[in-house]
Amino acid sequence: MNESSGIREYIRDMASLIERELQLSIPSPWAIPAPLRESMMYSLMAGGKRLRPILVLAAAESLGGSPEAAVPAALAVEMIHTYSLIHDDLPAMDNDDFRRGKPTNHKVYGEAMAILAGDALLTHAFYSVVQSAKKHNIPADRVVDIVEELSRLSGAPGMVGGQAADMLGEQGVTKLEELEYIHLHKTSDLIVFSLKAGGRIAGATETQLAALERFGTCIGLAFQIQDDVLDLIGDESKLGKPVQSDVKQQKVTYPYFIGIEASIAKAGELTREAKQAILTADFPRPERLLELADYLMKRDH
Ligand code: GRG
Repeated sequence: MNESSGIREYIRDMASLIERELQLSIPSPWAIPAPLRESMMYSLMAGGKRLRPILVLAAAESLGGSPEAAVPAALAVEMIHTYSLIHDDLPAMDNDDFRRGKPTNHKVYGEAMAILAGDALLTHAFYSVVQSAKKHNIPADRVVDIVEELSRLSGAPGMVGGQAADMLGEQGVTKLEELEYIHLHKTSDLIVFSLKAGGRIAGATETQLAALERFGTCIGLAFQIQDDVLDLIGDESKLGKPVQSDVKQQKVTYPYFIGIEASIAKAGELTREAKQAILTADFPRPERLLELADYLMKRDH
């Protein structure tokens, strides 16, 4: 990878690396039932942006670590993200027929196989971290910290808790703090895991881990606010108009509470705060993380 390449090339190259490794990471066709493997691969390779694994690699790089050693944690977080999307789309949850422009997993493989593919990806994520940490001689205490954090941030106190709060909130989220709780757990927690795992693999200090946590919390919330804004402003002509007049506005989102312009401003503030956390914690090579924070704010999908 060319040191001075632009952020778009960096993202493209890192995403291809992740995709090659994901292809190799799932047990061979003769080791597991073929339909289960197909169902897992279908969603893993369905065209995600690979944001979380790229953050793992960029965090390792920001400390001068090698991306190779960080790959297993990067694969693990993408497997957990993928399982969460498969389960989120099920009839018992969002009941979606399409994701990323393709039929959802249960539409192709049936509900039972989609549940099992999600379960298998969740479990395989932990196997992937532990097995390849051994291969790369990652010290055992770092591996234990990574596994502990992955369990917490993807589980009940993390992403699953955020999803449960979101489901319960469908009865009526009335305060911005309740919405922030949902976003912080449903979205930011896996992003925080990604950054801290990359940091831990590259030997981050406690101060640097705290900075990565702040960075992840802020860009995760900014990412979700921007998602809500992008959802709402299919066309820019809606900017400046009161959000209540938008016919698409049925969900309780950040713009619902504070309006579109204030939401855009809030996402910008969070991005600045995220970058500041990194800039004050003495990272030897912070450039990619800073560029990624800016890139996420400029995305249009
Ligand atoms: C079912 C346990 C369980 C959790 C589901 C991830 C999730 C929690 C729900 C999906 C709906 C949603 C909007 C979640 C917020 C997080 C988020 C923005 C997910 C989409 O992430 P991207 O944009 O997805 O990185 P791609 O498709 O690029 O991988």
